[in-house]
Amino acid sequence: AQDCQVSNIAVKENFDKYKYAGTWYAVAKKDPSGLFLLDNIVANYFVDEDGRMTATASGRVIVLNNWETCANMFASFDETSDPAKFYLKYWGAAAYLQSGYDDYWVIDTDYDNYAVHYACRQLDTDGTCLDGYSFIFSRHPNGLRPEDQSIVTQKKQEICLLGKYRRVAHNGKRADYGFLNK
Ligand code: DAO
Repeated sequence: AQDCQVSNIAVKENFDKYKYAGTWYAVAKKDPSGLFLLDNIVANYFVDEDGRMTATASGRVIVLNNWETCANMFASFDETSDPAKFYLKYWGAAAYLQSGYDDYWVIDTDYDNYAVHYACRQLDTDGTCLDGYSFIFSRHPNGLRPEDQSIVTQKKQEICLLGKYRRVAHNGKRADYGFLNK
C-alpha cells in the first residue's frame, strides 16, 4: 500500500547530471501554494568545470499580486549524499522575482525524452507533504511522446500527485531568453 511518506519516495538511481544537462520544457506542473511559474517554462541545465550543476530558466510568472510578466531565473544546485537529491537555490534577474531554497529531486528520467521532478517545501506532521510542487519536463516543446506517458503517469502516482497537475502551455509568450544560448 502507498503511504505517501516523503522519506519513502524513490528517486532516480545513479542519476547522471551530465546526461541531464541541456534544455528541458516543462509540459505539466503541480503548483505549490504561492504559485510562481505559470507557463512557457523552459530550463537549461549546465554542469560547470567544478562539477556543479547550474541552470537558467524562463517562464511567465505572477509577481506582486497578480501582475504577470516574463522572468529570467538563475539557479545553482547543492549536492547531497544521494546523486538524485539536490537543494535548488534560485533567484531572479530582477529583484521583484521570487528567490528560494527548495529540495530538487529527480524522480525519474531517461535523459533523452522525459524527466519527473519533485520538491516538498513543507512536511506535514505525519510525514506526508503539506506543500510541494513538481515539474514534468520533456526534451520536446510539444509534450511527452506517447510511449513515455505511462511511465510518467506511474511516477506521478508514486509521488502521490496523480491528478494534481495542470498542463503547461508553450505558445511563444516567453521571456527574452536569447541569453540561454550564450
Ligand atoms: O513555480 O511556484 C513555483 C515554484 C518554482 C520555483 C523555482 C523557480 C526557478 C527554477 C529554476 C530551475 C528549475 C526549473
